[in-house]
Amino acid sequence: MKLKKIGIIIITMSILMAISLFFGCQNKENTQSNPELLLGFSQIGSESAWRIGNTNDIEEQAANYGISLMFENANQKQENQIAAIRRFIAYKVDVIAFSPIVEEGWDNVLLEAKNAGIPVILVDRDISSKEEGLTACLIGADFYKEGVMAGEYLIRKADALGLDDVNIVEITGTDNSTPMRQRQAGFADAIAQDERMHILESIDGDFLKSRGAECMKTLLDRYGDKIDVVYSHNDEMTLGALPEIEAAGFVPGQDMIIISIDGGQDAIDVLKSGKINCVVECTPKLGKEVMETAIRLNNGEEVEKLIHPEEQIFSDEQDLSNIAPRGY
Ligand code: GZL
Repeated sequence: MKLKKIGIIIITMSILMAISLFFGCQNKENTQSNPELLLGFSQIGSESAWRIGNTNDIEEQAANYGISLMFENANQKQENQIAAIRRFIAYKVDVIAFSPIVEEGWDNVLLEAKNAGIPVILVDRDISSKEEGLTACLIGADFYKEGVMAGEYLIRKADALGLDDVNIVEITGTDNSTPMRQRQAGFADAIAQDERMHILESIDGDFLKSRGAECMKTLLDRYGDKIDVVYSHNDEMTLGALPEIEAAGFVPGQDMIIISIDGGQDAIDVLKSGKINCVVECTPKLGKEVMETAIRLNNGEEVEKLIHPEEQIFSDEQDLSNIAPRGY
């Protein structure tokens, strides 16, 4: 009898050990450790909820993948990004990643990184250069498609309201940045064939809430009740513009169609209140792809040249009650 009991205990212990080993291996895949990989990351700044969400995700994913992160915030200045990249090169990091605040002006510092044998990942935004091979890949949204989605929404909205003349003002993001150039081009191309659509003016709001308010006040002073639509390149500028619209005696979302991009929690809450009509998503959660790509590059593997995340549109055409918390 005693031997039988001991036998049952041994079998039970073996089964429990096998289970814990299996799940232990499972978890290992999700928290792989790469302490020997040093990643230098230059971030544009902290200009918006989107940017802060992007920074948080980069830091969380670096920790999740066990990657050592040298993180520098450039406070909206290209010269600070260039200086940070030079520090990463001097420090001999394994991989450099950065979100270029504007598209031009990177050739010299990226040639230095190339000559130092350090691969560079573009995150979120792109560069414009005649030089080949300065960067390994771009991980970021399809901004042109975001602009098209915004324009196609406006056409549907104009049809639904039976509008036959649509005057639009545009508050753009940082001049010469990839999202500004492509969101403007995508939107313009989407409405180009629709003769009802007229863009009255585009003003650079630099993706900032304060500038969004200033731009909206200027546009209201110039065009007043002629404005039918405000197309804003990010939520921050939209949230800055709304109080100016109300102060001028108009009801945003009703007297004026409000279209925004990013999809942060604050804008989604205002969308649900009816003061914004459409928010095109631009996810800041790029960290997982950045870390996996950095590991591949560090291992000398080929990587995809362009990685676009899946993105959606939120608008007053939908049931907005079940939008999950946005996390930024
Ligand atoms: C878009 C990103 C933009 C956001 C803004 O990917 O570059 O920069 O739309 C942020 O909120 O400032």
